[in-house]
Amino acid sequence: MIKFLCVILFAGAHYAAGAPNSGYVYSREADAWLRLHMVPARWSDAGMRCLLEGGVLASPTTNALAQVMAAIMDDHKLTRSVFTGINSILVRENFTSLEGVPLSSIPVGWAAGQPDNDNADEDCVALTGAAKLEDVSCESVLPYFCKKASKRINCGDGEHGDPLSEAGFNEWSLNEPNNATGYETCGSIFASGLLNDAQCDEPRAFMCEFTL
Ligand SMILES: [Ca+2]
Ligand SMILES: [Ca+2]
Repeated sequence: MIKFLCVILFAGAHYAAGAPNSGYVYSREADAWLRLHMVPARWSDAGMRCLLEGGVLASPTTNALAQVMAAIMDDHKLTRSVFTGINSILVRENFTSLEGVPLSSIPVGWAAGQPDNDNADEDCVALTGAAKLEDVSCESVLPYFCKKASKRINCGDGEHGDPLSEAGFNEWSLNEPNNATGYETCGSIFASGLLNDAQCDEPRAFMCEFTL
């Protein structure tokens, strides 16, 4: 049985283009996929949107993440701060990221004068363009990043695990599958529309299928 696993590893010195139309870009340094949502939202809505995308409201939990987030903000000429997942909603002044990383382990400092808990209503944390933190109201409306932690986007098994012979299309290109490298255990398709077995760790464009 041959299963098709959509795996993509985009290389890039800084961050690279991601899945077409997904809005996500892959950062090798941060080993994460990031999507900047320029349309601002309240913190809870931002978090929900990221969840719906299969990600999490991003926090600068590493230096690499902080730098990449700031670089993307700069690329988009974003002068406003962005929401992070860091919050103290459950325990006042006990800030943690949505992944549970405590503020003490997050290598990003507060902006000058922060946190000030203005109006005693600042349980959420935003990242400034200078890669500093500021506490803000969760009811603020800010841009934000969603993050997918893995560089592998798994589109699932082609035709949901069915054997290729039952998947509706099993036309191999000439002399394929040939397992040319001895490691060709993933499926790909040539521009001819015919199938090929390919190495899973070779960077390639890919398509995902969604059932609506
Ligand atoms: Ca503040
Ligand atoms: Ca092949």
